[in-house]
Amino acid sequence: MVSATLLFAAAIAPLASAHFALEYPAWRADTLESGTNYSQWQYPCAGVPASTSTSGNRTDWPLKGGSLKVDLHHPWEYVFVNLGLGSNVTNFNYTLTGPTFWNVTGAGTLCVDLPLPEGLNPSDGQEGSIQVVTVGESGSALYNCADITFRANATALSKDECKTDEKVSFVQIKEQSDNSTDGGNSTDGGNSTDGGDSADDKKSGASFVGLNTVALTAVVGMALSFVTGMVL
Ligand SMILES: [Cu+2]
Repeated sequence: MVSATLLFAAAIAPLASAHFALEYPAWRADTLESGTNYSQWQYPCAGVPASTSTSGNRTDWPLKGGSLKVDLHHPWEYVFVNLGLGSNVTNFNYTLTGPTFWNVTGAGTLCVDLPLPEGLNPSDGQEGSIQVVTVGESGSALYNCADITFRANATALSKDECKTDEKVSFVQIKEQSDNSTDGGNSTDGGNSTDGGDSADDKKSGASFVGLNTVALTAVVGMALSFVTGMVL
């Protein structure tokens, strides 16, 4: 079947290298590889089906949350990381960049340990999927997903394995509480229990809180990955 989707995918294939890679947990499939029908433009998981017991990748992830490592190819983007529970997730209804999302600057590797939202306590062996969404200057979104199994004996990546390039940084866009008077250096780091879905929260808008910059040692050769012109 030669569908419009397929033709569209072929048409954008040359631009695929400008998107992003999900390095950990292992993505469902390499959606940057040419010659596939995958497209990172496609909601919710770039057209890649969930892993099964006989096919695909499924990574053991700690019960309280684990590491996320992405390789970003654009000068900046907004990043959302969502989680859904189950073996074939259709509803990514937990946010791990909560309560909102990140504004990321710089191309390169971003590696962060993500705690689960308060109150979410998956059991040993519970399956789920992580969805990473990036939104760029055109306003359209790119998607990649990774399938995980929550395991009591799983660990986060080591500091050596989980390094953010020094030219990559992000700020969390945080909903402002109505009675907040300080300038954005509050210490309730995104694990507040107000779900952000009240009308009051909505009208108060978003603000920048805290600059998260991760300093690094060796960044040898990273300039090579900072490819100009890859802005789609
Ligand atoms: Cu791109």
